[in-house]
Amino acid sequence: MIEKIGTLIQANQTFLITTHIDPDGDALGSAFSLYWALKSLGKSPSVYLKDKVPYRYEFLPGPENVLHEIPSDTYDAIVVVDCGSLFRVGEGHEKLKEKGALVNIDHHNTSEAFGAFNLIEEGASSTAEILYRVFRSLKLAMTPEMAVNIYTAIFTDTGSFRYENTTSSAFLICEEMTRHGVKPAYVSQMVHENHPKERFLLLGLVFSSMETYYGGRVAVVHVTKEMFKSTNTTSEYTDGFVEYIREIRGVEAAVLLREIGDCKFKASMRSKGRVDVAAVGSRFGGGGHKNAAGCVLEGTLEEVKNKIKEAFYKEFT
Ligand SMILES: [Mn+2]
Repeated sequence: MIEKIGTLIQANQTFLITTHIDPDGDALGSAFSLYWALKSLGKSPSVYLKDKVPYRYEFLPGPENVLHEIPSDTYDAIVVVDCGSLFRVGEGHEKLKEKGALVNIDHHNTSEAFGAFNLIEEGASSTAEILYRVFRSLKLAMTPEMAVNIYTAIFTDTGSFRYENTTSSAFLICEEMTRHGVKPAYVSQMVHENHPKERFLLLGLVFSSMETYYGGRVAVVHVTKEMFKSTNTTSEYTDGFVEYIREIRGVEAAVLLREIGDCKFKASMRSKGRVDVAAVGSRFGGGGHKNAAGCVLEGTLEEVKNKIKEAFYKEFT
């Protein structure tokens, strides 16, 4: 399939690249590295993102104008990266199907083959790792712009080389990227040490909401609209919170519930080791990876917490 995608890239001229809402480092690094790769081939790529680029990823080199409205034009190909389901592109995603041949490049184990072409590698550390192999098959010269996007995508999707997807090939690619100008300390500072102080005011409130179940093996925190308002923050400030919760000794599953509407919560889940949060997420129509998944739950905060608690019953008894 890698060769097929390579051929498709060579044979076409106009591309619209997109990824999931609430974009993370892999989503953006993948989209932007593909943008630069296509540019270097003399193609005409555009990037569409439903949401704005979160502050911690503003340092990533991308197109001068990222589109935030689905353009009216049609394209030779629509490339969706790091997106397990097409709906995760956000509102209006149905329109994309009519705009060009849909190409899906992804590594989620719950990935749906929604494209006309599907390059899905569940074993890949990140979508950027798959793209790196596409670029290799095209014999592309690695530019500094491509390198920093690929490095950051792998760095963030492996939780700074801490998670189980931290494979030897993840390291090998990142090592190669340092030889193309990437400074690991700089990327780490941009991603981890560049937060507005409001984030920590919010973090205090969120941590104070912690409840644990099953003898401390599941920890749940929540963030409400009121908390965002009182600290003058938005959902992008919660990026990484759920990972902190997993750092607690004995915690095997960490859950962050974010109020997204009336009696509606987005659950972000992380686990250590054998606990499969993608299985829990898929019970509620969500998905992801074994150790990182999400879903949307309806009900009051108490009802949603009970649903989560029950959903983990099988994992902890
Ligand atoms: Mn990813």
